[in-house]
Amino acid sequence: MKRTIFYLVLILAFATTGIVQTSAQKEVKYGQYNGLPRQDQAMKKWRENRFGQFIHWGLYAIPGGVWEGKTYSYAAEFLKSSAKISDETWDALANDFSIEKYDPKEWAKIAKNMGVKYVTITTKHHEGFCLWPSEYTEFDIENTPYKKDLLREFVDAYTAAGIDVNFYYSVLDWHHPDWRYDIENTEDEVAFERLKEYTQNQLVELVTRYPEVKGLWFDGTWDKSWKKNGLFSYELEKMLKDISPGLVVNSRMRADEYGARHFDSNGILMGDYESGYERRLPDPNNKEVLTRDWECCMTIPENQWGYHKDWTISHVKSPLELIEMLVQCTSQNGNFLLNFGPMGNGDIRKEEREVAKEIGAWMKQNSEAIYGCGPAGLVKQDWGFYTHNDKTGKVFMTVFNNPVSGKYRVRLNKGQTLQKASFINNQKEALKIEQISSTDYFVVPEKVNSQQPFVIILEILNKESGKFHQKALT
Ligand code: H76
Repeated sequence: MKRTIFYLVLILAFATTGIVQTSAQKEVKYGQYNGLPRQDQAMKKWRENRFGQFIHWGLYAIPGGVWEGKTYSYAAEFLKSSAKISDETWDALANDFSIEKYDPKEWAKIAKNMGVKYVTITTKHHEGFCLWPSEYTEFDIENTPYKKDLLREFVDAYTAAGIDVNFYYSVLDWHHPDWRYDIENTEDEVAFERLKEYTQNQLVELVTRYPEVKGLWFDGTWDKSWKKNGLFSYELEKMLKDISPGLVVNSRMRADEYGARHFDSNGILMGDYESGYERRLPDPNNKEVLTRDWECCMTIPENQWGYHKDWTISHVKSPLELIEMLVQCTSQNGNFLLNFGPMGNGDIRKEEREVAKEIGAWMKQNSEAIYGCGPAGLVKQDWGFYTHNDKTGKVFMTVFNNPVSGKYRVRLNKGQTLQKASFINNQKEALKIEQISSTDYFVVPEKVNSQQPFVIILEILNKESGKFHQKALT
């Protein structure tokens, strides 16, 4: 009986998270503790932003994937490990971090023109070098020729441009003597306790020194040592949110007491949104992702986050491919975080400027289909992706594939009628609509742009309520 009540209480508790649990529950102490999805203002803003810029910048930007004349094709930010460079040699790169071309206002302008609403910058990547003057290490910006707090300048410039700033932080630290992959003996345990203290101190320092920060993006949390410290990550997340109310934290930070990551041992998402979609997207028909917040982080080349001198070593995505990913994410309730790897001198490479410009040009025409939008609750069609703005009730069709028939199929839900279709940039002029059945229609524009993805706005009326399509039917 007691057991039954226990399960009942658990099931009720989980029902409020919006995730239906069918299997038996495990007792999890350090799992999720927020009701998800979060509905406070900060989280709503995070969700409405939809499009963000990731920035990977550190000492690895100086060699840019090339060491002693040899080009390493693996991710440039891993060069220390790929080229087996000694700590001393790597640490000495700090002496060359003069970043004379660093112009955060220009960076922010590029980002703004691209159309991003938030940015996530690596405050410390696996190499351990800190972009801010940290009280807890010498391996930071203060001990470079630049000396100044580049992170402060960055936060100011992006904030002034109206872009929300988030911090990436790697727990894994190749520079810190106390970092351990695993905890196998007492010595490891003692060392890792110090690493935990260092991590906590630095994170408290970051959210305190830069109160503008909106979110934290944890990485390097897959090691056994971290997985054995579920309680610590649980308490740390709470502590940081106490200091910085509204803080949005990715799922990658946490492990529960059984070592389960992202999702606790009962399958409940930890943190505020899922950050497992790295360089990949969910299947376009995946319905599960519609029920939660998530973010996909993406590189422009195949697998380069930090600056790599040679982009010809892998496929480089075109702006059109990237726009398609952004729209797909929005259509499935996810955010899209597109990575940039600034150069060792502080400049932004011309290829990235070009990508930013082209995406920006598209966003200027079509961003209404992105910001504040989410899933439309309509069956996906082959021409592309639907998105939906819950506040206006507008449904957007972003077309990536033109049918040879010139007819764009729309299948509504029962009880809905299609009132009107128009191009986003010419909403006064209605496009021709052919009704096929009680639910199916063709939108038949006379002429379409076949060079760029384009957006058609649909006005869908719910017959019973007499209102426009309001809620995404998930
Ligand atoms: C592996 C790995 C790291 N995670 C990505 C987000 C990059 O930071 C990459 O270096």
